Amino acid sequence: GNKIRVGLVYGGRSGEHEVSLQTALAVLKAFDFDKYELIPFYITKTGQWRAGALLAAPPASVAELQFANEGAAEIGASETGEDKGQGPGTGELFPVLLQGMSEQALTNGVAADEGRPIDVMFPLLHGTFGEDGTIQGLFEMAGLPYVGAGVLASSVGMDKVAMKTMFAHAGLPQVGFRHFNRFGWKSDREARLNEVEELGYPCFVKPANLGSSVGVSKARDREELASAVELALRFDRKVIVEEFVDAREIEVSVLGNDEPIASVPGEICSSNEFYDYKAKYIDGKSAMVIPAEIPPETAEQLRSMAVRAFLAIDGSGLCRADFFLRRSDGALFINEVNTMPGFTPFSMYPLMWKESGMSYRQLLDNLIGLAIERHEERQSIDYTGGAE
Ligand code: G1L
Repeated sequence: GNKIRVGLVYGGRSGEHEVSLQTALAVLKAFDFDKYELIPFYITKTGQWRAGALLAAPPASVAELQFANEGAAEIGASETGEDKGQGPGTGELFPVLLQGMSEQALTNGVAADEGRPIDVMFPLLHGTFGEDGTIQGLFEMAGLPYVGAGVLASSVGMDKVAMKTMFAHAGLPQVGFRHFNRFGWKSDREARLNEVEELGYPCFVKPANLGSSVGVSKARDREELASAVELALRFDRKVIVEEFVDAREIEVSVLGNDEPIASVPGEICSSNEFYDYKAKYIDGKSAMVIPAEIPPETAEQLRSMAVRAFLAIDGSGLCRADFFLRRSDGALFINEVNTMPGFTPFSMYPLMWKESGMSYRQLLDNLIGLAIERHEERQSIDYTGGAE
């Protein structure tokens, strides 16, 4: 038929494996199957890719999405079927992505119709190699359109230091911060501690490269600071320390490519000092207040800053921009942007769009449209350097 063929990629080796599975199911349930047909790609916890059969209707459960008991095509599986956990067998991954299915899938009877190219990839996972932008790079190499941020914005979105550098260049206000790597710490701990202490106490210590709050801690004195740094260095070779501000946490959803639009702001009200990884997704210890109860001028300022932050990281498709609103004087600071925000229908990003008048289904339509638009625009670029 003339349906748009979407390759949905989910699972992965990161700590967000389960979140990704739940999100994939929610996305599949929301898709308009009169308009789209789906090819599911499940990445196991050990990095093995499994291509499922073409879907013309949403699956009933997460288990179905893992192809647990079926002969799903293990892309690039070795002769012995042994999984060495070395990541996808890229030799076969490329043909599968380019043709919509593998010969193996055909012989296994997994695929439902003739192979034809996937129109757009929809990645629902963090980079599976620890750094982000990797899966986006794979799609670039395969020449496939994909939903969301590109290679640069994805990796910048995962590195707090790179992100803050770009925000600073764009003139966006931020809280004070210091950063160093493992080498800088090992070679002169006292110097690093002195630099960081200029921020005052308490302060927050974080690994530079993690999306969640794993390895994040609050330090109240020099001793706590040193152990917080040691902890953060277990999760990354780069550490960032941020000044503490007593602030409300406000977020804004951004959608678009060259002319991005911003949603109404929402507020995260947490009972804890900061909500940990579990609370963020499962415990529901934090409440979402949408729209945030803030003056209209503040809302307008936040929306404009959110768009500037998106453009500052060279965003495309979407991002969620997170801000601090200082309680003492109402000053605004950008905290971070997330190019892979929580994405179930009950997550902040889609909910802020819903409150702005855009349904989850419309949001999926728009993201896919933006992916195709971006790809078409990039195809008109001369990469030969004028040689042809
Ligand atoms: F493809 C999008 F739309 F850009 C996209 C990609 C990834 C939206 C949201 C996410 N989110 C995630 O991958 C997750 C880390 C929250 C797991 Cl579902």
